[in-house]
Formats: sequence, structure tokens, C-alpha cells
Amino acid sequence: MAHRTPRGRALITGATGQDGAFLAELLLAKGYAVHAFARRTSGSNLGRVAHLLDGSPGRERRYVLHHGDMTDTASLMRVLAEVQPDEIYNLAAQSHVAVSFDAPEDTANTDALGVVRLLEAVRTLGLTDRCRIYQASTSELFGASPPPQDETTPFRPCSPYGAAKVCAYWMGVTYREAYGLHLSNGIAFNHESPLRGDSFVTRKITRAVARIAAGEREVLRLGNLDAARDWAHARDVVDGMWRMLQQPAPDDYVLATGESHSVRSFVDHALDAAGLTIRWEGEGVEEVGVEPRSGRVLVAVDPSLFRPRETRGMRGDAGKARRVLGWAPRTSFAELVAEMVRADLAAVKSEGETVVSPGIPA
Ligand code: NAP
Ligand code: F7E
Repeated sequence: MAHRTPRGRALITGATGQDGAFLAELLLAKGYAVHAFARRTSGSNLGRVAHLLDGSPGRERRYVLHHGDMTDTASLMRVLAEVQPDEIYNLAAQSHVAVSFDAPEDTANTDALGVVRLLEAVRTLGLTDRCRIYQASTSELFGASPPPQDETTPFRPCSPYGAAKVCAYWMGVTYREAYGLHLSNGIAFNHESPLRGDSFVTRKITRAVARIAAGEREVLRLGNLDAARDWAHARDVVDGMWRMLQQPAPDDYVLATGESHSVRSFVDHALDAAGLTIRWEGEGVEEVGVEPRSGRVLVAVDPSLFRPRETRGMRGDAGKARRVLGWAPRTSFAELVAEMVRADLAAVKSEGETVVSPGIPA
């Protein structure tokens, strides 16, 4: 595949999130100047990118933080006018599906209307011809459509999040077709890493497993154990994002591994990576994961974590991205789970060291 020479300035919205952190690393390594668009909050939300801000020599100048909010048109206009980006990666979103049932208006404001604000800002500032846009679309567009899902699968969203992202997807396509904007939708399936937010199921599991392995008497409470997802590594997915914007023409692409695993299977792999095993007993809300030797319950079902509506099993077909972009996921499911568990075991160990004997690691 023929890549264009990197064009210089990239703007990342949602820069403080998991993907924003991996994408910044990728773009900096390719020689881009990276402009991070991030909310100003009362606490610090910069944990994942703090090392880029403090910066090793030379890096600081190429990673620039701008404050703004997808719900605030003026901030989008100001930052776009100042940065004049060549590439925009629109990753900002209220990205939690369960939260979107409790906060549908906030979700739609950022995830759907925020995209309209961004596209209108690009158009009115006269940036349509110079900048290329990646829109973070999602497998949640497919919702109730059965697997395997590809670019031709009907959109049947099952949550306010999915519905807002459907709106954003079509806004992008509309601006592409009406104004000739180089905008590509990446229809990414779930992707994870040690930087994943801890309210998503994978990180919730790996953090709990690490604490249990460290001796804490904790029960990991989960919702739907049968839910199945196509889990990739975030590092692989951000590479697909970049590849889309190097194409001569914009288009929409699924980014997925083609494998589907249940939440129960993720738990098994995570425990295995920490040297633990359980036996599953019972059914439905009575199902528990029991440590064989002690009979201790390590995992239990909590019906309050069920969602008002669930998607069908998720398994993406990324054949188009393979053919056109030369993209392929590099990290296997087992490697992904093991990497997350290793990182959380190390984090628990260092927390423990601080608690047990401050300043004097055991
Ligand atoms: P994430 O970790 O939840 O990060 C979301 C980012 O959006 C954070 O930086 C957050 O900032 C920012 N944000 C939220 N509301 C905002 C607003 N009103 N204005 C400006 N910024 C705002 O999500 P992620 O996993 O990196 O995902 C990146 C994108 O890909 C999202 O659009 C998500 O919907 C989409 N996606 C993710 C997956 C996945 O499995 N990870 C799959 C498909 C699509 P704060 O730090 O201030 O909260
Ligand atoms: O749930 C089930 C839950 O919250 C995965 C976002 O990045 O990917 C993500 O959305 C599955 C669901 O991710 C718990 O019911 C069981 O079926 O980790 P999750 P998600 O909803 O798939 C898509 C592609 C995005 O675009 C989103 O931005 O796991 N599940 N028990 C649980 N989920 C959570 N969070 N917590 C539980 O205790």
C-alpha cells in the first residue's frame, strides 16, 4: 500500500482517552506535530498523556495541549483556526454504553451534535479541502444485526450511545458527499489495553483478578457473562485509523479481529494469566466462579449490571481494511488479556508497596 508523506499537523479530540494516548504515540513516532483537544476539568484528566506533556527532549514542542469541549462551538472554532490541522481524529465521546442509558442527552450532545459542530467548524473556516477527518464510529452501530458484521451490515443500534453514533456516522457521510470532505468512518469493534478505562468490562476484570491474585478477599461482580465481543488491542486499531487518512479517497472501514469471545471466557483467560483457576457452577443469575481448592466464590453475577438492552454477539469482518489499507490486527486475544493482567499485577504490587511501607519497597 502506498502511504502519503505525513502531512504535518494532527488534531486529536478525546486526546486524554485510551485511543487518544495510543494515537498520539503513533503520530509522534511518524513525525507529526500532535495537537490535543481536551476538556478542562476540575481534576486532572491527563494521566494517560502526562508523559507527553512533560516530554522527553524535543517531544514537548510536538505535543501541544488545547482546552476545548465538543459541546462548545466557540472552543472548536478557536482551536481549529489556530491549529489549521491537516488531519483530525475525532475520538471525543461519552463512550460508555451503559452510561448512555442514564445520560442519553449528554451522550447525544457530545457524540452526535459534537460531530455536527466539528464538521460545521471545518466547513466555515474553509478547511474542507485541506484537512482529512477520521470519525470514531463503532460496532455499536450494528447493535441487533447478527454477526459477522461488515460495512454492508444494517445499522440497528441498541443504546442511546449506538443511536448517537449512527447520527455521527451519517453526518460524516453527508459532509463527504455534499462538500467533498475527506472523511472516513472507522467502524471499530471493541479494543482494549492496560490504558482502558476501569468501568469497561475487560479492565474491570483484569484489575479485580490482579487484586485477588495479590490476596485480597474480593468477589468480582459482573453482568451478562454470555455477552460476546470482538476484542482487539487499541495499539492495532489506532494504526488502522491513521491508514484510513493516508488513502487518496475517503471511505468507511470495519476494524476488527474476526474472533468473538464471551465475558466468561475473558475471565477464564485473565485468571489463567494470573496463575488462578475457577470452576463455573450454577446458571443465569445464580452462576458463580468457584476456586476449586477452597470453594471460595471469586466471581458472581450481579443483575443490576445487566443493560436495558444488549447487542447481538459481535464479530467483525475486516476484509476490506485488510485489502485496501493493508491493515491487520497483530495482537492475539490471549496476548491482549495477558498484557492487561501483567500491567494490573504490577500496579497492585506497586500500590501495595506504597501502602505497606511508604518509601521502602518490599
Ligand atoms: P475513552 O477512553 O472513553 O475516551 C473518550 C475521550 O473523549 C476522553 O478523552 C474524554 O475526555 C473525551 N470527551 C468526552 N466528552 C467530551 C467532550 N464533551 N468534549 C471533549 N472531549 C470529550 O474512549 P476510547 O476508548 O479512547 O475511544 C475513543 C473513541 O472511539 C470514542 O469516540 C469511542 O466512542 C470510540 N470507540 C471506542 C471503542 C473501544 O472499544 N475503545 C470501539 C469503537 C469506538 P475526558 O478525559 O475529559 O473525559
Ligand atoms: O461491555 C458486558 C456488557 O462496557 C462489554 C465501548 O468502548 O465497545 C465498548 O462498549 C460487554 C457488554 O463495552 C459487565 O453487558 C458484563 O455486553 O466493556 P463494555 P461495550 O459496551 O461493548 C464499543 C465497541 C464502543 O464503541 C464503546 O465505546 O460486557 N458486561 N458485565 C459488562 N460490562 C461492563 N462495563 N461492566 C460489567 O460489569
